[in-house]
Amino acid sequence: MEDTIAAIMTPVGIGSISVIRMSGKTCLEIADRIFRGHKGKPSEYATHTLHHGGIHEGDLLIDEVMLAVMRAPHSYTTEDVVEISAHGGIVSAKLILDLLVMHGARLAQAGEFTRRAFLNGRLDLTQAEAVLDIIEAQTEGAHTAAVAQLQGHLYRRLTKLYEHLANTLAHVEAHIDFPEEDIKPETRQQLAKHLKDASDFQQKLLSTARDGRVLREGVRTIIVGKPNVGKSSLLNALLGHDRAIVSPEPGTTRDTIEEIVNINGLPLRMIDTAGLRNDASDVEMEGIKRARQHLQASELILLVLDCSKRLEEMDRELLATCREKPMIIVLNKKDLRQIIDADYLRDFTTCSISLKTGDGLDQLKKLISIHLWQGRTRESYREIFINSRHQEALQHSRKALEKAEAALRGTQPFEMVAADLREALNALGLITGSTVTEDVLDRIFSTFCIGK
Ligand SMILES: Nc1nc2c(ncn2[C@@H]2O[C@H](COP(=O)(O)OP(=O)(O)OP(=O)(O)O)[C@@H](O)[C@H]2O)c(=O)[nH]1
Ligand SMILES: [Mg+2]
Repeated sequence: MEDTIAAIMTPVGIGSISVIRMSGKTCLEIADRIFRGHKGKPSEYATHTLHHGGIHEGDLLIDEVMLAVMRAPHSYTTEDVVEISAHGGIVSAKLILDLLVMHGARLAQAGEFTRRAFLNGRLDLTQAEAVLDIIEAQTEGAHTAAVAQLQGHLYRRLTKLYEHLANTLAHVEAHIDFPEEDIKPETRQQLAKHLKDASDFQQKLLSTARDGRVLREGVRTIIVGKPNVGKSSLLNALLGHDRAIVSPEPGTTRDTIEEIVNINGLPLRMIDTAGLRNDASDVEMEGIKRARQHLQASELILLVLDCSKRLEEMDRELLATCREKPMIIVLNKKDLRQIIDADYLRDFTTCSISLKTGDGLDQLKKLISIHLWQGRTRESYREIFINSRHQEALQHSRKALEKAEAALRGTQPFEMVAADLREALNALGLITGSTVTEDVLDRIFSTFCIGK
């Protein structure tokens, strides 16, 4: 990489420090021109050392800072890197960045530091994506998965798979010049078996896609029920703070309210809705319409019932509408006398709680997490959760593999098998980045923040 890039790494706004990062061949030279420390200059400092001093524009002191030097190749980008920790706020960092540019640095694009780390071979593409996943993680569960990906869990498995297939391809290619009748049927069967194993393994990876999406994006969850049953109280209780207005008046919530709720480490995109009833005002009716729309798109329904009342027509209608979907029935107000028709609810998953006393809330959280995880992710793959980009490439690769396997089990010539195998390998390479193109990189790194 020829030029030196610079950016502010910390969010813009008021905070105690701002950090400006610079990476590239000339960054120590640029630092020499603007930094005055107690002894020596940045280009003489040992790698991985931190220095107190001032950033100067000529004789003017811009800010008092700490300057860190990380020399190639042991840095985030593998290039020479200088990081300047200045005072927070919006002015210091901006002035320092301007100064770096004045002395020859170029403003970094979104994700450009990480892109360099990838291009210089320090990270593969799945690890680069993991950096973004860590930053964007909303819960511990999502964070743990992202850290595992950054550690290379997915990368190592893909590399092994790639090598396995590349070896098989070499075998196939070695047979291409043989006359067909000289190839033993056992050879074909053996090679086909290799491909079957690889495709089974791909299937295992693919089975983690749904959980990967859950961790990255959250489960679309809706809270529905009649007015006044405690829907907004439920959202607030799960959030841990008062977000939605709660009042004894039916019809309090009129619009939908969406928040990310952390349930035992899992993110849920939870929507509180207007209570459903048929005799509402116009505004409330609009809210009810929205609630019904969200109901269609949700992946988990929390249907709230007031267990101090008998079931009404609307409750039965809702139970009937939602019965095919993943649903937990929240029987709220258990602190009051319970007269709800329990028999009618026998076939549903229910949880009795009181949002007034908090009784039963932990059981509800447990029930939600069991509901979301159970029986899908095998323990040995818990550290792998592929994203939709990986999923697409894996599906492509698996299809090509299956074609190659069928060709081997049949009588097709080895040239055709080899072509399918090459396609499978190419699709795999897209995931780790070994066969990736510029525009794919552009697409991935443009979603990063500036300074990362
Ligand atoms: N006794 C008792 N009262 C509760 C409980 N949970 C909620 N409430 C009360 O029930 C009333 C309605 O609660 P909300 O959370 O506003 O109900 P909602 O379903 O959001 O109502 P709408 O927005 O009008 O549809 C409030 O007065 C709450 O204090 C509970 O467990 N026990
Ligand atoms: Mg409400």
